[in-house]
Amino acid sequence: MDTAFAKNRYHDAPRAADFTIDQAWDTYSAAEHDRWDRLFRRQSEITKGRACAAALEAMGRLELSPSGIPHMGRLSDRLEAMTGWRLVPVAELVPDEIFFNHLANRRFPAGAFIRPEAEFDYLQEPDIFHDIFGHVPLLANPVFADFMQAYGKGGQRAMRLGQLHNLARLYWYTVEFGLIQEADGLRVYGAGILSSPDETVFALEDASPNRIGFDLKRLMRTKYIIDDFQQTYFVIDSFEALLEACYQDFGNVYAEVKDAADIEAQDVLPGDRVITRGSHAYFDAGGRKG
Ligand code: HBI
Ligand code: FE
Repeated sequence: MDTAFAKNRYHDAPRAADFTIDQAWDTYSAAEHDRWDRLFRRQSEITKGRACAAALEAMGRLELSPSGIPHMGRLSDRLEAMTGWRLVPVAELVPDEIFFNHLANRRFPAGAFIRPEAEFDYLQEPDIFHDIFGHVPLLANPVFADFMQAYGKGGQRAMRLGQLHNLARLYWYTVEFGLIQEADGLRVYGAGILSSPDETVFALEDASPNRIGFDLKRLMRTKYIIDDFQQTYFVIDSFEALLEACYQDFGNVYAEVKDAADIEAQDVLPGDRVITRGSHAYFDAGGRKG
């Protein structure tokens, strides 16, 4: 798979047929461990009262902490005892079919590299901080853990059916950028938000984006942008409700969305359950480039 990403230090590491590599934990430098600690402390502060209860609660159980880059094998032993999931180290984005095969077998491919200092605040590719701080806490939740495995199995099928673009939107707007309605208010569960200080605040508190109730077919028609904050966040009521909505034959869902027009990322439609209608001020001002 061709990516425009910079080469990281695992680029030439020998990889297995399933694209896994040796994390080579001993080879992280003191500066890299320190970078993890600083990222971790900052993000722990910002996600207080903003991350969903399941994520906050799992952090402690998983013993995630600002004491150096985690050893994936040892972290996996703790995670596996909770939900049967393990992390496997990879060098970069792996091809879709490899990615889905791992998920379908309760293995989460986690980037072994940590972002360079120059990209401390933002990078597009998934590094170890995004993959562990963002994804692992939710994988410790039994319902979400089942959802992720189902996604992996669904991905394999979507590829055969030529509907991967629709399914990838589901992953994007839930696993990466999902919000959840909790008793005390909206909270974050998407890993792309949880691992980003600016987007954690933006997604919950900014007037710019739309926040719309989760609707599977509507979401599968919605385009997204990968290099800036989202223009629309979809809100689930619970992980049970998310899993429930996805326990159906996606063949039928694809048949329905196949001929329907794509929806622009910023659009609000008449049938939407609107929680916040966005002002779009951030995007009108040019977004990240503005
Ligand atoms: N590989 N390592 C890694 N991490 C991802 O999140 C990832 C991937 N390969 C493909 C992929 N994600 C997505 O394109 C699929 O969800 C569609
Ligand atoms: Fe991710």
